[in-house]
Amino acid sequence: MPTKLRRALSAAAVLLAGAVLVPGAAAPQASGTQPFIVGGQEASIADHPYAVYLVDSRGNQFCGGVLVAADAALTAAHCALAVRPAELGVVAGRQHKRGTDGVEVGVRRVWTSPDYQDPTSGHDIAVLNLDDYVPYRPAHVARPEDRALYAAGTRATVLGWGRTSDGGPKAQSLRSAQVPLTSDATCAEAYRSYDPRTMVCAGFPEGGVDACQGDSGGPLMVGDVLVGIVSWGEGCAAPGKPGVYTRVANYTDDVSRHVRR
Ligand code: 4AZ
Repeated sequence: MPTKLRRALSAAAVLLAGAVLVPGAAAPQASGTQPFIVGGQEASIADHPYAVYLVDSRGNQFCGGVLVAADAALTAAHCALAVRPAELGVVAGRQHKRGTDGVEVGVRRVWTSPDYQDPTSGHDIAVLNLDDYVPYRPAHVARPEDRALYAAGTRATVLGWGRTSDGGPKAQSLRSAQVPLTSDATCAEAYRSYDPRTMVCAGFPEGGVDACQGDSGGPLMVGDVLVGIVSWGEGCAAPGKPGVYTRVANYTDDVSRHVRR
């Protein structure tokens, strides 16, 4: 075949392939035996543009976070206090940790709940005011009147770049998993320090699906509404040990007071 024709044909093949891989179509997914977040699947940052992660001064991802405004993110207090504010970076709009999509911005101010001591005592929430505006859709923050969103059995989605098994390797790209919110009674049975005013639990009785180390600070969503922030738990995905999340609706006023200032 003459070189010119071969080039033309292969160019046509590329165009055809491009037409078949319609932009915005879901990427093919791995066949499902592998655990992700734990027991989840790869997720698209385009579907969850509010999902961000925190990096230290060396660029290492160590927690998650969630945009609630163009220039503010929520995370766990225990994440916000893990490194000095000047060394804290927020990565938004990035699917893969090794990618160059999205942006990394600095943090100009950190607010942590004044009641926070350690995750198991509750109030594990922080507002990060960012150095710059980022062009990604923020999440809606649950309000006290959104009580129905916290009904036991509600399907919620947890997102993060954390470990894919207890003590195992961290994910390289964004993962999501669906977990049902538990009743207060179920969580109180699992954990003596459970506080229903400041925390909410999610997970299946048999375990298998959960947030894990490195997911802390990341979002627990019911639809477009942020209901929880990954906080703590005994291990990851163990039966009878649901994940514990900060109950965001308890902090709506704190959040709005610290988001735009
Ligand atoms: C952590 O250490 C962590 N299974 C996050 C979530 C859970 C446990 C630990 C819940 O960041």
